[in-house]
Amino acid sequence: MARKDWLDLTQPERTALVNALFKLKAKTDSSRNYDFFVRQHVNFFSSFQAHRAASFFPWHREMLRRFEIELGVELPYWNWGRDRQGSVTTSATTGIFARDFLGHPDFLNAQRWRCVEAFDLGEQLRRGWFGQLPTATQVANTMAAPTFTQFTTTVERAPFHNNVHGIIGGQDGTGHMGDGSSPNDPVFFLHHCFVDKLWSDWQAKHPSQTTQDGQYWPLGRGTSRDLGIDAVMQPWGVSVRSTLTFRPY
Ligand SMILES: [Cu+2]
Repeated sequence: MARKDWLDLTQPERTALVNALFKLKAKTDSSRNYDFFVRQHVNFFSSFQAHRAASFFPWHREMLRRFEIELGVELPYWNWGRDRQGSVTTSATTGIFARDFLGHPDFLNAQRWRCVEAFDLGEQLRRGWFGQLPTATQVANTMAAPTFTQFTTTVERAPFHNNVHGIIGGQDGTGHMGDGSSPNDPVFFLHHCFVDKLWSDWQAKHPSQTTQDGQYWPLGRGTSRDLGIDAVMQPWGVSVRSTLTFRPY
């Protein structure tokens, strides 16, 4: 089992993913359905665990792992250095927002796909496209970053993670991906899956780094800002350390 680039999915695998998303969305068990994950992201958005901290990667890695279990199919990733189809029009036939994939019209049907926790943005999923996706060259350069600090600055902030959220958030900032409730848009999970793969690849490339600026920083008890390696991440209830070796790529 290895997570794949969504471009390499077979047609049945694509269909299976879309169907699994709608099934998880329709599930009524509020502790295990799609909206559960949106709510956790909103609840922990501003904490020092999920964003703007070293535990950004571990926190989201565990989120993806739990989500994938509930989804019942393997998550693919969106390599935005490769799939650069810049279109969110409802007639798109290629790119990640193709009609037979994440551009399926029912994702824009608020009856079938009602967004939650997105007060100003409303219940109908909104997307835009503003700006330029990171390039494959930028990805390759980042993989060569010698320290975790350099790596994480590029990947969590600009031009990778934050920028892609903003691009799909749209020029006027009214796309759900630009908000703390970004998991309302299923592209969130494919985007984060790629961010996680980058971390995984970087970990594999720097196996000998055992100093404090290694695979996870800080390795010790942590600081007022960053969780230590043995700290337990909420709401998942698992340690940072437990996530470091889960790398299904
Ligand atoms: Cu996030």
